[in-house]
Amino acid sequence: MARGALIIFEGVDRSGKSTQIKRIFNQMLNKGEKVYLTRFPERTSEIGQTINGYLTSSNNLSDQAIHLLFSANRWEHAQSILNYLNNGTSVLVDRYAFSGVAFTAAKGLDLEWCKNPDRGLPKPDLVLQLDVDEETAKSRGGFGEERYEKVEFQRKVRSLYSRLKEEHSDIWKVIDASGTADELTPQLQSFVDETIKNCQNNDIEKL
Ligand code: T5A
Ligand code: NA
Repeated sequence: MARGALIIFEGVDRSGKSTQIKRIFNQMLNKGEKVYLTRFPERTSEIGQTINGYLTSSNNLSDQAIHLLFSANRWEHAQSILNYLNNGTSVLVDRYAFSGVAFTAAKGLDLEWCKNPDRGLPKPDLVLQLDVDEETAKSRGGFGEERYEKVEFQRKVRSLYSRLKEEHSDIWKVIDASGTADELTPQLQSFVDETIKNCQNNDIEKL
């Protein structure tokens, strides 16, 4: 059976990831394609609830501890993602290990240390980085409500994404996401469709 593709949406806060990924998911469902949508942090598990408390500043954890919890939250769902892929269902994910690395390294922690806990997770077939500058992001609804939503911090995150892109140039696409949501969707959909078609010849690798 043809396997599904693992496709990640990444970007600074308020770059429009959730808006776009839901549109793509719904379009694919409407066409009768096998697709599953998830996100990280996945806030419903015990670990996810602790992460949610941290992001909304109701609890405090050391930078290292919260980093490991974000990674653990991915590991607790890794097998189910693999099962979907092997059953021919493509998996769309709103943030993944790249957010984990970029957001913790932006605090000044060692980049290689940040990558270690996610090593071995299923490697994506495609990373779509929705790129907007910090000022554009700030002007969008809801910015500033959670812990990391400060312009200076987001600038660092954006430059770390550039470094990660260099390392993953085989799977990484940067998309200018400063336009309207309607302009963006067809562009993203065509990358998704192309990846689903082409991933068949490749095994699922590990990060
Ligand atoms: N994090 C995450 C870590 O530190 N480590 C990790 O390992 C992981 C996985 C929460 C935080 O956790 C950090 C990163 C984050 O700081 P989250 O739950 O993904 O991560 O964050 P959310 O707050 O839900 O979402 P974002 O802030 O990332 O926003 P999105 O999804 O990029 O943007 P979206 O689609 O919700 O849109 C934001 C606003 O902009 C409008 C929307 O209507 C909305 O009001 N909008 C547009 N406006 C104009 N033009 C467009 N094209 C627009 N598209 C959307
Ligand atoms: Na979001």
